[in-house]
Amino acid sequence: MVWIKKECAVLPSEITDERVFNGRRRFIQAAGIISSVSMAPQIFAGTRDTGKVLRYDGKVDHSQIPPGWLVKKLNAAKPGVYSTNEQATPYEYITQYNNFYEFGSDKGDPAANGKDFNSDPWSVVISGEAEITGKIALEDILKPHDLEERIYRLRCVEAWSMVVPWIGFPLADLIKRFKPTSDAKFVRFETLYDPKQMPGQRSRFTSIDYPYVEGLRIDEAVNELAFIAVGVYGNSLPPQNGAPLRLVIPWKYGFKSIKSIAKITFTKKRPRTTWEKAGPREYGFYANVNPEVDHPRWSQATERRLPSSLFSPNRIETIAFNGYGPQVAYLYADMDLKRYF
Ligand SMILES: Nc1nc2c(c(=O)[nH]1)N[C@H]1C(S)=C(S)[C@@H](COP(=O)(O)O)O[C@H]1N2
Ligand SMILES: [Mo]
Repeated sequence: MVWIKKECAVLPSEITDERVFNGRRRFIQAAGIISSVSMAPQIFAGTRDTGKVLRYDGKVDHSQIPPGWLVKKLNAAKPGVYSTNEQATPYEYITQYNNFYEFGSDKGDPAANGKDFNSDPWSVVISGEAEITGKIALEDILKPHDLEERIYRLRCVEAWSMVVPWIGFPLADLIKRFKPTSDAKFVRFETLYDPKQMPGQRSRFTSIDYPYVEGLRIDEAVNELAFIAVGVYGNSLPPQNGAPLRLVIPWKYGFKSIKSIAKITFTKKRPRTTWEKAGPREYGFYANVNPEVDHPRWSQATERRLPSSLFSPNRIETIAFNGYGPQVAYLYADMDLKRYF
């Protein structure tokens, strides 16, 4: 059993973790040997993950100050019922080793190029097959929701993983407010499109289409584990982690957990998602973590749990549904998961 339900008085992330404070050295070591695999479709393989030493400015804090109302909400966050008995990954790794192609495709790019990203004011457009639609300010999106901390494992399709203490609230609670109709079979999510702020969206060499699009079947979206995060390690989300709000779908590969959401649409048809379009043989719509279905270019049987380095690779076995089978396997009971990868 890799997940546990628990109730406790202090946020689990507040329990001092030495690795949070001295992870930097190991982080830099690890950065030098960064992975040999990357998500970019085959033809771009040579341009990704160049193994450069990642930027690290010595600061744990990010430059952005969240609006006062959000600080209040974050301070009131309670420990959630979902946690894990595994060690949380140090803050440095969570905030300096990122995939956020809008800010560049090297792992250090999102932290460096997202530094001045302005996510305040922010609004989310709700559209499609629902009774309540329209453009809603972030504060109104978050207002009715109490925040909780959930420590989830995050398994990237590139075969590395982390353990992240998110702060947020269940996606199901957000979805219910808009009263989706019986025609709403899927939920489509879109990241902000703002080439002025997001250099990756201006690049002529990009391998993916913008805005970034992700999607879930509606029953997946209202599963109790599907989560909207607005914070990490007790703070608001830094830009590189998807400020001001992002999805966290812990049983699926990381690319489903779309960042900086600007639009949510309820649809009849299955949305076409960004990575599916970029590499249909490599990235499927479902993208459930599955050690038995390899990526065409690498095995998915194991993963590098960060911090990881050449001399202590920290390679562990990958678990079906990233270990969340007890909560989610029923969603796929009569599906061939080799076909619907
Ligand atoms: N908009 C957007 N969302 C995104 C991505 C991206 O490139 N653009 N990368 C995805 C991938 S591949 C992963 S593994 C996770 C990484 O989240 P993290 O940087 O917070 O760990 O974000 C996902 N969400
Ligand atoms: Mo990923």
